[in-house]
Amino acid sequence: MITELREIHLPLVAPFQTSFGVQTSRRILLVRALVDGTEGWGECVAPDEPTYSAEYVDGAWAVSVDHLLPRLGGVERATDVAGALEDVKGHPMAKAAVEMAFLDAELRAAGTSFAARLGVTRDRVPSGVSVGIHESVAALERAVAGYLGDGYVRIKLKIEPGWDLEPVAAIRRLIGPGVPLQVDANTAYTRDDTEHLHRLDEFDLLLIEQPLPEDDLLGHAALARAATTPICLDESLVSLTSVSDAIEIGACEVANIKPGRVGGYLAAVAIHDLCRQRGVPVWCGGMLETGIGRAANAALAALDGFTMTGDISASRRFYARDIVTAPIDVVDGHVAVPVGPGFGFELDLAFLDEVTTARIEV
Ligand code: NPQ
Ligand code: MG
Repeated sequence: MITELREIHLPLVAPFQTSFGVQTSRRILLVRALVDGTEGWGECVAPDEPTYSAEYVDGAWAVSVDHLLPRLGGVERATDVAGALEDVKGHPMAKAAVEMAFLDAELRAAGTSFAARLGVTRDRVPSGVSVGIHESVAALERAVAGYLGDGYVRIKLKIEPGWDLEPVAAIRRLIGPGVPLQVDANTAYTRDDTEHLHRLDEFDLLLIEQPLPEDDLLGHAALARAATTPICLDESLVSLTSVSDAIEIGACEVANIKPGRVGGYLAAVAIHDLCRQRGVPVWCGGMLETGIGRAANAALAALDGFTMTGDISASRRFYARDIVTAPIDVVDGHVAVPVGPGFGFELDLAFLDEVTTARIEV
């Protein structure tokens, strides 16, 4: 078994601003695993900086080289990867990328798609778009109008203190009462903002995502009791236990599932199963993935419990050119569930080499 780590650099089509910063390009870590002669690829969703969660590209690279890949001796199946890496605390995004490469290789060797392995029957999933903080409400309105023109069936607005009631009101007015709308604060508020956040209730939002810090489950439970807009957790959901506890105390009325944040696609499926059993609706989040992660997310989101529209947008929402030969497209408001072996993408190897900034074999 051979593994390779690569770092690539891709410019974003436009700056993407959230409550924790502005992104204009992305460094992305990829993992390649050669398992019994079959190649598989995984994508690490860790951002450049540790501002969404504790993970970041250089940290993921270091822990992969020094602690994860050396633990893979003897691992032959994707289902054994998480156990082999269990002694290493944290670093779920780095671990998820490694497991992903094994899963892709294993499925390709078997000629099976990830969708078939999951047993999903849907052949497409609805596509939502996450819209960053803009320099003015007018600029935001232009961006949202463009995305509606692209066919996206659900809009998510990034909010922060000072950029919330006014842009949300303007966009609700622009799109009318029929278009599903939700907001994401990426932990930008505090418990003292409770009264203020309740003023979002009048805009008929599907949910408010992660208003409070990652570790403030009780704060989210208190907000959920007081507000009518459902509370959805993202950053707080780091494991099956954290999801189970958050649901139990009433902090998580809706769950955003991101495989990278919970240590991999297999853990994500287990969390989906738990939420389904508890009657909590889930949707698939996004981390500005390339066509690798986007393809995998489209299959995951076809599971029955994913009853809400995810942040699985077209490749061109973020990248002018993707590293896969068939970029993810939005057709009639939906993204197709890949049918090819593994995660179903094919890499554009020449372009991949062009954008590769570092490479190591371990
Ligand atoms: C979220 N994603 O749901 C994240 C946040 C996010 C699509 O809104 C580089 C890599 C920059 C990952 C910025 C969306 C990022 C990133 C924001 C993730 O909270
Ligand atoms: Mg979020």
